[in-house]
Amino acid sequence: MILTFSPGLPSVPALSAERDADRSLLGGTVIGIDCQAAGAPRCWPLQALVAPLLGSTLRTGNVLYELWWSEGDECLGGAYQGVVFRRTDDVIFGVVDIDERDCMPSASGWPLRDAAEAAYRRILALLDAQRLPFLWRVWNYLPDINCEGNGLERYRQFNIGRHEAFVALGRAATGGVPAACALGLRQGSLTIAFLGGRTPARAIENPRQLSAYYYPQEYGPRSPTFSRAVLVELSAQEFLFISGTASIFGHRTVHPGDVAGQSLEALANLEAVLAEANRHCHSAPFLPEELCYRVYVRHAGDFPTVRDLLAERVNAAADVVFVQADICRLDLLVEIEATGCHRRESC
Ligand code: 3EB
Repeated sequence: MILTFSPGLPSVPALSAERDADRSLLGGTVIGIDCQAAGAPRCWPLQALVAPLLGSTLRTGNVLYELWWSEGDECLGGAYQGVVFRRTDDVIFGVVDIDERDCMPSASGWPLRDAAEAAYRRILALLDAQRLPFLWRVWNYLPDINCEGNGLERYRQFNIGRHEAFVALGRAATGGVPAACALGLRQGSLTIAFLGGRTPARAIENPRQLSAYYYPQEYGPRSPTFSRAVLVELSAQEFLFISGTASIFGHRTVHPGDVAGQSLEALANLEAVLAEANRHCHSAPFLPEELCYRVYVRHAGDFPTVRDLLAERVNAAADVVFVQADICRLDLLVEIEATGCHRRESC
């Protein structure tokens, strides 16, 4: 099969059971402040990110779709304990939304922690049951990410639940973990989308940064469970997923209060991850200008600065979607993630 990724679609092609499009669609994400209506319940996995798109020139309700398709391999769907998914023989994409109010009363005192653990337990159990056990890339969003609840910042609560689920399902929580991002949105519940499959991904770390799963306790009782990037080989393709990348050197935030400094530091980290990935990749080296980017900006007013720096340093033509969102440390102002895809010559 060929897995294709279409970022930045202004609408979803009308899908019907008879259409090829329907059989080949795995799922995706819709982004925009008006996307809740657009993302009304469907029988296929669509993660709705109710967040402002920055600098968007689109009309049509100002929402963007990013969709995953399979060419030459039919998709089948289902739902498992609230996880909506579609799969081919080799790949699975799914979405789970959990309202933390449904996790009350909470044994831990942190309903969000319990919601995160429940979500990840279901995802990992589903992957095992479908015999597509490898989790490649996860997109995590939660409300009030930097707020404190019952004595602990909510992002840190989330990290405990995520970590506990990996351990409970017998998975490694350090090394071999998926690429990811974790952002705060003003609206919506905890929502997690994931992509995984039959073959393991190769995890990539950043020599400029301490691996997140080894962050010291000062960032919370349990470390974040993600790799800086992963490479995924399919029969005829190679994918690169670069996790949310921020202005962190070692384990410390650098350039607090300086959005230009943070953008450049994030780009330096991205370049370092890219170089590391290219040492391990099996196709041609991935180039910065060929990647698709999603950039999260905490303060909408910083958007022009971030946009101009990215255009200057990467390439004005690169595919970039800017979203206003809260980054998981209060002192971080910007986070950049990227995805690349190569056809493999040898196949
Ligand atoms: C960092 O490097 C910034 O918790 O899944 C980036 C990517 C970040 C993923 C996650 C968090 C996550 O620590 C934050």
